[in-house]
Amino acid sequence: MRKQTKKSSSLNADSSSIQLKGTIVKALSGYYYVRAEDSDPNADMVQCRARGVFKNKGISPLVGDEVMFSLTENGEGTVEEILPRSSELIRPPVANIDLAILVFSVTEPALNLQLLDKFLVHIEHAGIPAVLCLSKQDLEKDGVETEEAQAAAASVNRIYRSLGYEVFGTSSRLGEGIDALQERLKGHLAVFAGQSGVGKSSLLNAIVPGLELETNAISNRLGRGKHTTRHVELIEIGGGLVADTPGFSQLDFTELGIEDLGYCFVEMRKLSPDCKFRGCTHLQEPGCAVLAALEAGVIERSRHENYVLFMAELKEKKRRY
Ligand SMILES: Nc1nc2c(ncn2[C@@H]2O[C@H](COP(=O)(O)OP(=O)(O)O)[C@@H](O)[C@H]2O)c(=O)[nH]1
Ligand SMILES: [Mg+2]
Ligand SMILES: [Zn+2]
Repeated sequence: MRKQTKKSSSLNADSSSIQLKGTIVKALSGYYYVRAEDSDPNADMVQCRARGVFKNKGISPLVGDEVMFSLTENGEGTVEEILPRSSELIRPPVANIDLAILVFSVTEPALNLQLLDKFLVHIEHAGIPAVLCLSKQDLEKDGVETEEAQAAAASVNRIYRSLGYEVFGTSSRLGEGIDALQERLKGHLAVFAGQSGVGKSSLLNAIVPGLELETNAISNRLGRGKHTTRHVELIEIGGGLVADTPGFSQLDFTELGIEDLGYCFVEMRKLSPDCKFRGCTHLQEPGCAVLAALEAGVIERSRHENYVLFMAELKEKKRRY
């Protein structure tokens, strides 16, 4: 679909006044790389500058944005308009994501349920559907920490499937579970999130033949990988787009209010209408449906513990600012 400016509908329209629709697939050093709608995936991206007007309004185009752009004489382009966003992540900075793949390795680095819940809170708060991917499953059979890895994978499957999250298991090394994940990504603009070193880039390399994203070994005893992914870029994966993201390991709750936290835990969100008090924080209130469910073993203890912990973190943060 082509939308034209008023000026371009006049007879002597020049090329700069015709606006094309496209998607920003990469942002680097002040340039936005736009793929025109319906263009061949192998077609060149148009290197664009954003109109000054965005900067004045404090708006910056994001990777994932659908935009109207015009061509300039030197073969470059100008982003003229940002179309309404369906979602917006601040870290990583990507717009219009409609699926988040939370990647956690069964080991190396060890699976951390607290971090998993933190990621889920962030993603739920952004209103983006999330699926879990347990990576490096080959290490479950054949690793130094086989037993821990198996136990971690089993508890993730048990806890999170019953909450309604899909859980995929993969091994990039053995090429296992890759097809199923690829199938799930079709038709989506997805983001892979997870600590450094869990195997996000390796997964994308396994999904997209010839991609060859840089991957790296666990670099120190803390089990953290080095940050090798530097900028956000959307990658075509037969019928979908994926953002490989830098780091995305330290999440914080700057935009999250204390009253939002319960909403970001799916089981608490469902139960809270049954709490006696509106605005119940599920900490100690009488008649709390969440605490009752916890007592009855319907809600997983680790989930409520992490909720309490995040709540304390939020309060501490609020106290300090
Ligand atoms: N055993 C095993 N190692 C993997 C697998 N996937 C990735 N790795 C290793 O884990 C390290 C980090 O992988 P990388 O893809 O860079 O992780 P990222 O930081 O999340 O992008 C690298 O040394 C990879 O070779 C896997 O499926 N099995
Ligand atoms: Mg990476
Ligand atoms: Zn409650």
